Amino acid sequence: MKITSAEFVKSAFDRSHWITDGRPEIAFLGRSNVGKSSLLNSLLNRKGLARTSNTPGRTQSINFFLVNDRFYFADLPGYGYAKVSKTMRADWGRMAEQYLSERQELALSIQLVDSRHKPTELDRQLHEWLSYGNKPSIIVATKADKLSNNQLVKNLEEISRILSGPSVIAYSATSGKGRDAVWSAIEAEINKSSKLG
Ligand SMILES: Nc1nc2c(ncn2[C@@H]2O[C@H](COP(=O)(O)OP(=O)(O)OP(=O)(O)O)[C@@H](O)[C@H]2O)c(=O)[nH]1
Ligand SMILES: [Mg+2]
Repeated sequence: MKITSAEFVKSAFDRSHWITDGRPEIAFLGRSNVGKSSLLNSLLNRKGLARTSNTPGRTQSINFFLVNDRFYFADLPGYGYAKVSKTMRADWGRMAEQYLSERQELALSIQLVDSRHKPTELDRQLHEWLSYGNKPSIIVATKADKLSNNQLVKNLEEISRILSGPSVIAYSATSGKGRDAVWSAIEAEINKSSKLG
């Protein structure tokens, strides 16, 4: 997809701040530090558009970015960061569950897992929510540049076995590996939702 414009629109701390103009939305979900913001920046070819950090667990809002004036990217807060309080963890669950079950505009959920590690318990729980929701989702395995090819192939098999999901797309925000595959998945869903409404 040719990116003609990409801009940060707003941070939503609760439902009343969600965008209501009806454009389709692509959500990025995954644990803290897995590379959600980096994936988003890499897809849009905009280095600092979504803030990346070495201090995980800080973003507690859903950040909306308008792309080509046609659809939104929604960068969701990360989960599973050990040092956040129990209350914050419970808040994440409520927020994500509400978002996934109620967000009509959601055209595609992109679940990120770290290509170097086995999916965690929370990764599995999120994957279950996504499967129950009956809405399109894909799995992207991040930081693929940190593994040898052999190890990457092995890990991708393991990830898709554990999440018993669709195929897993390996991604590297540093090299752009996987970019075309992720864009095709996004475009397919955006086109469908444009036809529907
Ligand atoms: N080598 C490499 N590093 C990556 C890649 N993706 C992300 N990183 C690094 O991983 C760290 C976390 O990336 P973020 O994109 O901020 O992760 P996030 O999921 O948005 O984190 P939170 O917003 O805290 O939930 C940063 O230091 C990134 O530079 C990748 O594909 N390759
Ligand atoms: Mg982030």
